[in-house]
Amino acid sequence: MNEMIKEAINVLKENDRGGYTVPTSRLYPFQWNWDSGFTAMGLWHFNKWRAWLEIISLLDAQWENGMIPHIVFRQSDPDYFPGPDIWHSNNEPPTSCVSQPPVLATIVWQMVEKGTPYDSRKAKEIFSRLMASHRWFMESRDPVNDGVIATVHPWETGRDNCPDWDLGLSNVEVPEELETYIRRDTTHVETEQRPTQQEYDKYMAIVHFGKKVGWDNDTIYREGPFLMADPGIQFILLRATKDLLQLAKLLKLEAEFDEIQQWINKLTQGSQWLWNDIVGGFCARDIRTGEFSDGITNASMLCFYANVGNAEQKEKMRAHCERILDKCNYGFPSWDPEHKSFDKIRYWRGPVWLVMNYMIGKGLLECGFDKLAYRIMNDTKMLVDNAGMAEYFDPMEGSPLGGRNFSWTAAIYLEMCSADVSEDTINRV
Ligand code: 9WN
Repeated sequence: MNEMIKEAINVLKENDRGGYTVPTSRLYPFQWNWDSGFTAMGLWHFNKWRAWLEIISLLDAQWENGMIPHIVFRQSDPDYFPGPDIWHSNNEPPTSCVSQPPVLATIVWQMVEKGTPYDSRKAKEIFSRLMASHRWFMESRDPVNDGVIATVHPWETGRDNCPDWDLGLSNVEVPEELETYIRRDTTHVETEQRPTQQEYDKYMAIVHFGKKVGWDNDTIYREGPFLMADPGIQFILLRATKDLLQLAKLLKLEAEFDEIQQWINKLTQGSQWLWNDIVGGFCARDIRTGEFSDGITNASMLCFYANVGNAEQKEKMRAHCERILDKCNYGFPSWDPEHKSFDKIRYWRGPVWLVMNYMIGKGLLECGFDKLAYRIMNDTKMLVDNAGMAEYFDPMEGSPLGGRNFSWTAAIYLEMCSADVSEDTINRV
């Protein structure tokens, strides 16, 4: 067995906290939403039971209104800020109060499609929870019902400091009454690889507002300091909704078909609102002002994953993909390297993230752009083979950035090498 596969399995085992997995120790000591989704996908290759447990423990923290929170705090930990006492979720277990890109239904569908009756049984047990989380997105993040999903905090997008959010953050005022706080992230990772202090102040200002209005989604949508549409959330949700329908069909849950199909139609229609004619691509957009972000990101490239866009739009996106790959040594960067805001080491302003690469590659392949898909997949594998299981990577040097021994990086590596990972591998590591 390839040494890196052993290493990836070790990373997942070491980050196991008994029923859930942390993204990495110290820097992120809790359970994160989309991290756990991808982690389950990796675990599934060598321990199915543990993979399902990862999903079930995440769903254990689902709110009554259907939202799956972005962080679940099962114990307090001074290594991370902001923790449970800052969010004030007022529920058990304590959680953050925004969500994250909804990858879960896609991952569950994949486990069922490749799996056995055991996987179908598990999926049936949690199906209503997946429905509730999709319904929450459709209702609470699109109360005007136009198919455009809003995001109320950059943390919800999972692409925290991407230049996409500079636009929405420029309107966020930091209130004087904001309590002083001490960041913990920069004690674990170099400051230049993390968001700036100014950005953190604005992240905290949005949390402050949410807390003030008791996390009431209607008020947050109407009056909150930040309201943008994210191609990442929009396309991931659309893809996941299509997979949810496949799952409902396989499990013969006829009663759900219509509602899911309506969501698909709505989201497909709403996705067109993200087409920026000037850039010739799908971009983030401020919902209140209609103003577009002007850069192509790794989230823009998820249009293939959602199978969105007419032939002309797809061709333009394909051309962007090729152009951007030609500008880097390792694709796919989180921000266009030809744009003035590109920063090859600062978090979501340039570096390569494996979970995004995985979804982009999958989408390109499904849309028939095999050459580009293989190019991205090869880069992805090479990054890990040369630099290990880092949180993110420099697209020019290929060097490791952020946290190390990272769960979702290990999980994506296992998924990509899945033909070489057998069910009893865990016993041999
Ligand atoms: C805030 C855990 C998470 C990822 C996000 C990534 C980063 C957190 C942070 O880490 O965000 O949620 O404190 O920086 O941006 O995508 O889920 O790996």
